Amino acid sequence: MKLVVAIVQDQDRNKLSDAFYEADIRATKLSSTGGFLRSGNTTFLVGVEEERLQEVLTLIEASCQAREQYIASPVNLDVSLDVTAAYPVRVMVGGATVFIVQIESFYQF
Ligand code: 2BA
Repeated sequence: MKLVVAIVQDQDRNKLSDAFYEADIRATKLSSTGGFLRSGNTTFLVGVEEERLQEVLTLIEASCQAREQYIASPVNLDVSLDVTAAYPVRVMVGGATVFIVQIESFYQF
């Protein structure tokens, strides 16, 4: 059995949730925050038998898309006059960041 940890953008959260539900794949959604953009994203935990792993990955790939985001990066224009301004820096986010972990034991009490 594997644990799939998938970090997705909030915009894709419902689409992926619905896809898991329709495929009868059990998942847990956690609200998370990206360390770089410091904005909200969603982390899915999916415990899955090995034979359904590829199906899970296919659903994630089909449900999540990459998007451009801009962050304001402060820049000092003139050190002596202490003038600062913010200019936008473009980053590509996602589709999904996925980790796959071997599960040693699985219990439901
Ligand atoms: P954030 O940390 O908010 O990162 C958002 C996007 O900013 C990243 O998209 C990447 O394009 C860019 N970025 C992140 N760190 C950077 C850096 N040091 N320098 C330049 N650009 C940087 P993604 O790579 O698609 O990541 C989306 C989200 O997935 C991340 O949000 C974070 O929450 C998670 N993530 C990505 N890689 C991870 C990792 N190795 N471990 C844990 N979480 C990760």
